[in-house]
Amino acid sequence: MSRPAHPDLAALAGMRVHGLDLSYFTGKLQAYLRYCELPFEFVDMDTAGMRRAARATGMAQMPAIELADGRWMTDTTAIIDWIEARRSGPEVTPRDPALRFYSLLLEDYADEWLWRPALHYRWSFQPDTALMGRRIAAEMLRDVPGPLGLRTALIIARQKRKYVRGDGITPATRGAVEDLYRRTLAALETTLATRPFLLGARPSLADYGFMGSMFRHFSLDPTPARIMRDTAPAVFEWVARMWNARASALADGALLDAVPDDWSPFLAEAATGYLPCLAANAEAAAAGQATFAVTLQGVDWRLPVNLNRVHCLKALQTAFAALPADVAAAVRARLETAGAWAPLWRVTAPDIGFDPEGRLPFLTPETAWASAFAPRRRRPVHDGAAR
Ligand SMILES: N[C@@H](CCC(=O)N[C@@H](CS)C(=O)NCC(=O)O)C(=O)O
Repeated sequence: MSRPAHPDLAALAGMRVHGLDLSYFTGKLQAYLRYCELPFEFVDMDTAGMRRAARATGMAQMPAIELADGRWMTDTTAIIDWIEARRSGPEVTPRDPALRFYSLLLEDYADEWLWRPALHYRWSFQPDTALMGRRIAAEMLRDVPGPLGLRTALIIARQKRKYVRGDGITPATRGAVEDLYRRTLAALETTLATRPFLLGARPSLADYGFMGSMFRHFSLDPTPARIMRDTAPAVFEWVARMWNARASALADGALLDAVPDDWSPFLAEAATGYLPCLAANAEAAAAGQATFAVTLQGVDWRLPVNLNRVHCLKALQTAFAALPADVAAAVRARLETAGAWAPLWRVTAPDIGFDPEGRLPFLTPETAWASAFAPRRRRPVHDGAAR
């Protein structure tokens, strides 16, 4: 039985979603809102739109939701969490506390850890770079003066600098980035051979985590899309199924009642890649470093410190700490078996002063960062254009 929707949800009537039709996190949010059958007006961001959203939320990132009452929402994980706590079923966030924790872990893992391969395929391969550079120049940079060719060249240079070279991708590491994409496709293909969505007969949080990279990047950018069509047709089909999923049509679709064995490859990737990276990133952030060195799965990386990912580690640690004792013991045992327990707790996430009052998703420039923190930390977590 689903509970009645919460009156707070009325604030979403007439909402405007600011983003781009090619953006990773915008696609994730659009798919979720479509599933919930919550109507919205889509507004294509230009650079002025990005500045406006940043002035409203304190975060220069997309998507951002503008409400009719003047408030803004930011961060897809926090937005989904807020809506899930208030809408009536069929819920995306599992009610079972252990499954909820694993779903948050998978959402966060997929959001963050597939980001590098998604950006690599878009900005390292000539056909993808030419196509998407031209699109961003014509769409997001439409309010920037100057010839389209120049805007295209500028955005391509910026994205390569920031998301290829600046995110540790070198001739020595690119093989690992591409292998991660292929392994992820293979693991998803296995899961989707037995059920339509990752946790059963309707979408759950983990599906939305994977939707960011799989939809707007991997299934649509020429180079990864070809790999997906050739090696993982069930994933290609799942992307469209996710886009077409509607809660009202899937009300009888059950979720599994335990973490399926076929999630083990994702837990293993988190154990050996994502979580050790979060720990090293948190340690470097606490030390005030701009970059850090880390060896993951036998590959040496030099990566930029990412404050958003300190918040990700904190959110995972907080979610685990909130589990009832018996559930926590069982979750811990499974994480230990997967090798994910030690890296999850190797470093206690340091306080970086982000969202000190716990206001997400309703951040403002005044509330996004604690005033006591150094000015260098009071900048937005992200600082630029579309991905
Ligand atoms: N955790 C945020 C991440 C949002 C994000 O990183 N969005 C990208 C676009 S997909 C962005 O705005 N990047 C800014 C840049 O490239 O500088 C969320 O879930 O909304």
